[in-house]
Amino acid sequence: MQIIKYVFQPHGDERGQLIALEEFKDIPFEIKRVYYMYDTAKGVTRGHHAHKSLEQILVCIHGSCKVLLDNGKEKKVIPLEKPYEGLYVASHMWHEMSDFSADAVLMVLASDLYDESDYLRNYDEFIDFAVGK
Ligand code: T46
Repeated sequence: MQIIKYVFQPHGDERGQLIALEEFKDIPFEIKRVYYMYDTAKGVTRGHHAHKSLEQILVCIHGSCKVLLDNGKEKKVIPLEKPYEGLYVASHMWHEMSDFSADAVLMVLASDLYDESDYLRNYDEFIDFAVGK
């Protein structure tokens, strides 16, 4: 399985760091939505789904977490712990986020608006949709 992790260019100076993310430049799709999660309770795993068409980039802008990617044939766990790294999550990719540090803020840049009908929340349905077709 190919893992695509972007390393964003920080614009640092004596004041600190700044990261700018532009669609089609730093991010390979039009950014239609940004959301983020924080105050994640200890031991919680989120996600447990794939998307039919949504593409996303996950950036742990504070703290750390882990992301399991599963394409139906292979699984990989990727740590996210740098605010300048973005993990690409393609459509048809089952994903689970875990091991959130207490201070973790996980920001997600998404290629489309929220649409519950784009979710594959059942693993067997995901396999049929993404692998079986
Ligand atoms: C994903 C992973 C990485 C909205 O109303 N609008 C939104 O844009 C989102 C993302 C969620 N919601 C509502 C729907 C639920 O009532 O927020 C609640 C929590 O969403 P969910 O249980 O889907 O959260 P996660 O962490 O399991 O998954 C989220 C995204 O939903 C999903 O697309 O890929 O983060």
